[in-house]
Amino acid sequence: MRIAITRDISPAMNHCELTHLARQPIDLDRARAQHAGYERCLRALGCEIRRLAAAPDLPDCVFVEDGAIVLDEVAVIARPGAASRRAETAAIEEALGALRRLVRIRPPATLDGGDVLRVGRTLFVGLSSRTNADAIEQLRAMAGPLAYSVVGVQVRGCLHLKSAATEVAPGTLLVNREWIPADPVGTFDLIDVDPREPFAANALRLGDAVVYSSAFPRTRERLEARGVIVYPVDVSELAKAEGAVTCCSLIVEPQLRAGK
Ligand code: CIR
Repeated sequence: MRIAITRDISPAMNHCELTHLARQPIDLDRARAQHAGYERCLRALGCEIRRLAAAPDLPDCVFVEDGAIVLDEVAVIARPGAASRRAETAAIEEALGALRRLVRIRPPATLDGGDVLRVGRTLFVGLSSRTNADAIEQLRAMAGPLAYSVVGVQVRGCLHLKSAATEVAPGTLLVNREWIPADPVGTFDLIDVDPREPFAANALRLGDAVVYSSAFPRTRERLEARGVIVYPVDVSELAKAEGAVTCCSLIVEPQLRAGK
C-alpha cells in the first residue's frame, strides 16, 4: 500500500516562515480540520496515513514535503533552507528509516523537498531562496548512479519549484510560466494555470487523480478538460502559511519496501 507520511499542525503555526505573503492570523482549529480533510482524501485515494506528532517549537512542521525526497531506491533527507525548519527532519528521518535506505544533504547545501519535482527519471531541482547549487551537486552525486538525471531550474517570484510546476498525468505538467523558464519543461505537455490563479500550479498526483486546492476553480476546469480527475480539498488556512497540497505529505510508493 502507498504510504503518506503527514504531521500534525504545530500550536506555533502562527510563527511560520513567510516569504511572499503578508502574515494573516491562522485559525488553528480550522487548519487542523482542513488537514484532517486532506488526510481523508489521501486515504480515499488508497494511502495509509502515518501521522507524526506535531512539534510545539517547529511552526512549519506540518509541511513534511520539505524534509525529504523519497525515491524508489532511497530517501534523501533534506537540509531546509530556513534555519527555523532544520530540526523538522529528525522525526521525518525516523519515519523514513523504516521504509528506505537514507542519505543526507550536508552543509553548505540547503534544499527544501518542495523544490524537487520528479518526472520519470528526471529530478528537476528549483534554485530558489531555499535550495542552492551545492544541493544540486550533492543530489546529482546521490541520484546519478541510480539513473536519475538532475536538472537545475531557476525559480523566480514563488517559494519553491513545485509552486510553479507539478506533474498531473504522466508527462503532463501544470505550470505557471511566469515563475520558471520555458526550456527545461518545454518537452512536456503543459497545462497553464488560469492567469487569475497564479498559485494554482501545485497539485498532488496519486495514480490517475490529483488532490487539488478548491481555491482554484478556473484552473480546475482546465485540468478536467484535459481528462485529469480532481479531488478538491479546502486548504485555505494552510495557504496562509504558504503551504499547498504537495507540502503536507511525503508519499512513499510501495514497490521497493522489501528492498529497503
Ligand atoms: C515555509 O515558508 O517554509 C512554510 N511556511 C511553507 C512551506 C511550504 N512547503 C512547500 O510548499 N513545499
